[in-house]
Amino acid sequence: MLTSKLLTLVLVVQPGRVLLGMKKRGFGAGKWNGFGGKVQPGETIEQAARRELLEESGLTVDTLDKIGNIKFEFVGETELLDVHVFRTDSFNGDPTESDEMRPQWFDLDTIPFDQMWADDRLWFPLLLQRKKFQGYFKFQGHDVILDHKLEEVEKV
Ligand code: 6U4
Repeated sequence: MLTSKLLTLVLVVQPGRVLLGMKKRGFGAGKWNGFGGKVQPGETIEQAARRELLEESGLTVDTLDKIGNIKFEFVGETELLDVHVFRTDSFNGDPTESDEMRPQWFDLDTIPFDQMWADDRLWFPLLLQRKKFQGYFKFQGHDVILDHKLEEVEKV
């Protein structure tokens, strides 16, 4: 039986650029990624998204838009990752390095997909066009996608 673990992922987008963080430790270390982590007991998914964004980047936001939901299966693991993806276009504060992440702005034409999770290059175009999406990716290890589904949806 597959169980699933709730996670958040926040992408901060500004005209022409996106904020990513270099993950310094833990799951996905060495990759540029959005900001996020596990939903804790007693928190809503959105509260977790805001908490993780603040902990990892130093930023707070007024609004977070639900933009995607992606389920990840890793061959050999019994737990699916159920990742809730948010986009925000305005924030308060200055991006600040934390123990876990080193934030950096990237122009939209130089997003470092080669140093990101392999699924990102497939769904980032939808996120950047504000299209809502739902996806499933089956990974072998952390680099190879064996199978995937990705579709635009009306509502996440
Ligand atoms: P802690 O609790 O800090 O030890 P850690 O193992 O570092 O946890 P965590 O909580 O930072 O992991 O969560 C992993 C983050 O990576 C979440 O924001 C979701 C995101 N993530 C996981 N798989 C991903 C994938 N294939 N593509 C992607 N983001 C992914 O873009």
